[in-house]
This record gives sequence, structure tokens and C-alpha cells, in this order.
Amino acid sequence: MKKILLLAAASSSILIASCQETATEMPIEVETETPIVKAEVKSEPTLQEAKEFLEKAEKKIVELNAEAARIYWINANFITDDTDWLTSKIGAEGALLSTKLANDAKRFNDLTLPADMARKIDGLKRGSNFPAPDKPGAAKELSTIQTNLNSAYGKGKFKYKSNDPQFADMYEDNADAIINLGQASDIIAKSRDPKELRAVWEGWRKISPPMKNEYSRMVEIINEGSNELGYKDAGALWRSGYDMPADDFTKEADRLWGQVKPLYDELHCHVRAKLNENYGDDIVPLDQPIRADLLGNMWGQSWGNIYDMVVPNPDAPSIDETQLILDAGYDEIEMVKVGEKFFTSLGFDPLPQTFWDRSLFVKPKDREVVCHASAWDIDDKDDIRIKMCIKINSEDFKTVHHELGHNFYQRAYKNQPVYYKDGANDGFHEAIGDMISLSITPDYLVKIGLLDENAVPDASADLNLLMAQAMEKVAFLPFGLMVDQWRWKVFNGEYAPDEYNAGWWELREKYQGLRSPGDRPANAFDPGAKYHIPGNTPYMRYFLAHILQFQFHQAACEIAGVEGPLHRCSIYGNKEVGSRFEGMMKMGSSKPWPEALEAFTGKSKMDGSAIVAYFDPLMTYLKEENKDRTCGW
Ligand code: X8Z
Ligand code: ZN
Repeated sequence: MKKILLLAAASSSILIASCQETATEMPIEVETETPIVKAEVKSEPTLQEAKEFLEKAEKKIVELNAEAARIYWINANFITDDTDWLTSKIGAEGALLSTKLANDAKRFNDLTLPADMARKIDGLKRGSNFPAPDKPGAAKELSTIQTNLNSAYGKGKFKYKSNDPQFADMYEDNADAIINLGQASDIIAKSRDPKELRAVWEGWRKISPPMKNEYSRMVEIINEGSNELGYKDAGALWRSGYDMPADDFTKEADRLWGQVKPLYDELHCHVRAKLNENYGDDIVPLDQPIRADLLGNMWGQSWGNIYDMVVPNPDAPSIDETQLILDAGYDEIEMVKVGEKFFTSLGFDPLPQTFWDRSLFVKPKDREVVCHASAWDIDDKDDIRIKMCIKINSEDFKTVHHELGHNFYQRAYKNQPVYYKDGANDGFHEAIGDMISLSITPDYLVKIGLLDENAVPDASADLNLLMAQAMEKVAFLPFGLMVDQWRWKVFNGEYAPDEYNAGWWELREKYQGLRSPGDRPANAFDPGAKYHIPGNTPYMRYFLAHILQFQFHQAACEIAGVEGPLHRCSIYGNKEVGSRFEGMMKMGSSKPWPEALEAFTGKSKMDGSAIVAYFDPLMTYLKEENKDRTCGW
């Protein structure tokens, strides 16, 4: 999700700041960085004053959002020096407003407020995830850095010539053999040549060393901004967005990881053994972390592209979703239409015509765009869009559902005040569409005409289905966790700039059991080669979403009264589930997230036991397979 300006809970890339108040009136001036002179405020704050402050702040935020959203959209769709300039400018205005509002809101610190007002004020006081300090020039510098980093990633490409005929298409009209991330990712997904994999993996990481200095400067700025807001560093600020003390959230993430780690450890052990069978002891030693370039994904974050190496039961049918989509002749728009139909089958209104007119579905040939998939809410009402360079394959079919989940969530909470136009927590926002994708079962594929009724695999193929799913979802868990473990340590100074890369690999190894294919150059800045670092999007949300989506799915299947294993359950067409789900979505972030979770699932705690239950038969299989192996790294 691309969130423009945001207050209450987590999420957000950029926010606004600025406000000036007097005893009688509080006009909110965005244009100036002049600090509010508290000394001029004579009277004690009152409830009425707080109410008016919130109303004015809302108005100002909405006004700035309307402009910023369009500028960010244009920048991401046409990366040029000029759109970067416009983005830096509006981003700075946003950062200013956010800081000012956060400071102004402190005036009500000692006033006892009704719960709803207190929640809004607290949201303002958190500022944004990237707060600028309240001093001249800071907001502008921060915004310029953020824009530069984001655009540098979007434009990233490098020289690489493959001799493998399956990639020949890439080199038509490409005499210089310069490839982009989409093309590099195709090679990583399909090649089984370790030399080629290593070269492409290393090639992509050449885009990021130039980002490092700006990144470390940005860290300084937002740490200072976070200090002013009362947090010890930006990590503490980020962790404070979960309706609990920041330190409790750290423990909560560790607790959830503890629930699912045994499952990951078994999968890691099995996948390493299978890779060893394929590549041999030199490339995949059995007592070492796995080489990160062998897993079918540029970051080793999901492993579905090497499913063919680990299929448990090769004689039982496997479903090749990519092939089904290709056979059906879907184009990019049809993929989105099918995604939309899942939501409407649950009772959600269809997407507006503007969605179809204004979204970007296909990578344009003639200009630079940020291809990383995102969902947008331009007017905080109905002007919702996605921006995605869709590839016609199963992975992107799922990502389309993921993005639509954001859009349907945004529309569900459109009548909330701006303070609450957000997910219950940021993990919820990332989990909605993923939960829908868990219902893409063989029976569902039959219903939508993609799979022939006679081709539905029987129970003998269950392990295959579960393994395919685990290669995506279980494999992702430690990556989802480590990205912000790294950022938290960068923010708190544990990793100084000259330790950024070593720190990254320390955590890659610790959590994922991965290693780089070779020594990294002294100037390497590998975190910068992952979108969310230069894109400035917090990442813990995806870890939470991978826990939550299984909780949602389990609850949905229970509401639907579907019997049988969770991985065979599809809630397609179930209006009761839809209406309960929409009920939770409509709440936005108006209530602490445990209340939203309870509204849908009946439980108020995030809980890894749903994903563990989902994969229970696979866990039994993995343990059996691993029983004579030495696991771990
Ligand atoms: O960034 C995304 C979405 C947009 S919010 C496509 N995801 C993470 C990633 O690609 O790294 C979805 C799963 C994890
Ligand atoms: Zn998302």
C-alpha cells in the first residue's frame, strides 16, 4: 500500500507538519517553519479547543493529501527530474505539517479527553514514521533524500548478458544488454545455473552503493525528529504504532516468531537437502546457510519458483497456476478482473470505473516508473488505483489480490475521519488480500473456469499443495522479521554506517539461514537493493500479515462452516464472511487493533497457531524427511 499522509497508527511513508496557534484561534500554517510560541498561549487548554484543533488539523491534512497524492502518483508513474522536484517539495510540506501538528498536539497533554479524541491526539503526537526535526531546512532535506532514494531504486538497472536461450527475448532491441529488476528477477526465478544466478544476484546489488550516504543522513534526520517527538530513536517510534508500549511490541514479534520458527527450521533443512541434491556439496554444503541466489527470488524471501525441486509427491498432480492462467489467455487486466470478482462474490461493491481508467497495469516501454506493486487511495474516497507492472504468472496473480485487498480496505474505511483512514494495524492492511488468496484452491479454480473439474487433485496431492504454499508463506517469515530488525539496529546506532552491510548479513544468516554467494565488496549496501529500504516502507507489517492472514482464513472458514483441511477451504461467494470481514475493515484504525481482530475472529491476540495448524500435515512430512539429516546452520 502506498500511504501518503497519515497520522494515527503505523503505515505511512511521508507525513505532514506545521501549525500555529494562538489563545483564541489556531490557524494552521504549512508554509512556515516558525515554531509555535507557546508563551503566547495564555489560557489553559480546554476540551472545546482540542475539538477545534482536531477539526482544523483534519481539514489541513485532507487538503494537503489531495495535492500530495496526485504528485506522488505522477512521480511514481513518470520518474523525471521534474517530478522528483515536485515530490520533494510537497513531501517537505507534509513533513512540516506533521511535525507542527505533533508539537501542537502536546498542548493537550494534561487535559483529560474522551477516548476518541485522545486517540486522535495521540495519532498526531506520533507524527509520521519519518519525522523531520523542527528546524529550518530539515523537512526539505529529508524529503529530497527520500525522493532520491525512491527514484534511484525505481530506475535501477545493470549490464548483464545471458546466453541462455530462454532469456533471449530480453535482448531484442537491447544491444547494450542493460536489464532491469523485472528481467533480472525472471532469470533468478528460472535459471538453474549457479554462475548465472550469482552474476545476476550481484549485478542487481550494484544499484545500491550510491544510496548509502543519503540513507545514513536520512537516519540521522529522522532520529532527531523522533527524539523531538519523545522517542529514543526512529525504531522506538515505529514500534509505538501498535496500541501497546514499544518494548512490548518487540516482545510480541519475538513471541510470534517463536511460534513459527520450528516450522521454518524444518522447511529450511529440507530445502537445503534438495538443493544439495541438485547442486552438490560445493554449492550447497549441508552444514552451511543456503546461498541466497539459489532460491528463485532476488532476496530469497519466497521460494515458490523452485517448487519443482522440492515437490513431495511427483506422481500426484501439482497445479501449475501460471500455466492455467496462460492457457486461459488472461491478459493483465483480466487478472485484475478475476481478483475483483472474488471481492464482489463476498458482497463488496465493484471497483469504480476510475480504477480501470487510472490504474497502471502494464510496464510502459517508454518511461521510468516505480514497478514495485502498490495500491493507492488518491482522494480518500473512491479514487482508488493500483500501480503494478503485472507479469502473467501465478506470483503476480496473488500480488494482484494483495493490492486489491488494500484498495477494498481503503474504500471500506472511507467514511472514517482522516485520523482513522488506515489499517487496524499495518499488518492488517497487508493481510486482507493475502487472506483472499488463501482461498485460491483447486475447487475455486474450477469455479472460475481455470481448472477442469476432472483435474482437481485428490487428497494424495495435499502435501504438494501445502509444500507449494509453504515455499511462499513459511519461507517468507524470517525475512519479514529481519528487515526491520536491521532497521531498528540502524536507528538505535547498533549498526553504524560502516557496519550496515555486515549487520544485514548477520541478520540474514541468523533468521533466514542464508548467506551471500560470495564475499561482498567493501562498498556494498545490500539493504538498498530491496525496495522497502530506499522506498521507506516499514516491513514488520508483512511479518504480521503472514501471521494474521492465516488467522483471518481460519476464522473465515469457521464462519463459512467449511469442514475439512484449511488448505482446501475457499470462502469464495460467501456473503456472511464478506459482511463480517467488511465490518472489521470499516473500522479502519478507529479502535485499538485487538478490538478489530476480535470483531472478525473472536480473538484479540495475534497468534501463530493458525499458520501452524494450516501446515500441520506438512510439518509431519518435513520432520520425517529430516529425521536423519543434520539441520541448522
Ligand atoms: O511489497 C509488497 C507488496 C506491496 S505492499 C507487493 N510485499 C512485500 C514485498 O514484496 O517484499 C508483499 C509481500 C512482501
Ligand atoms: Zn501491500
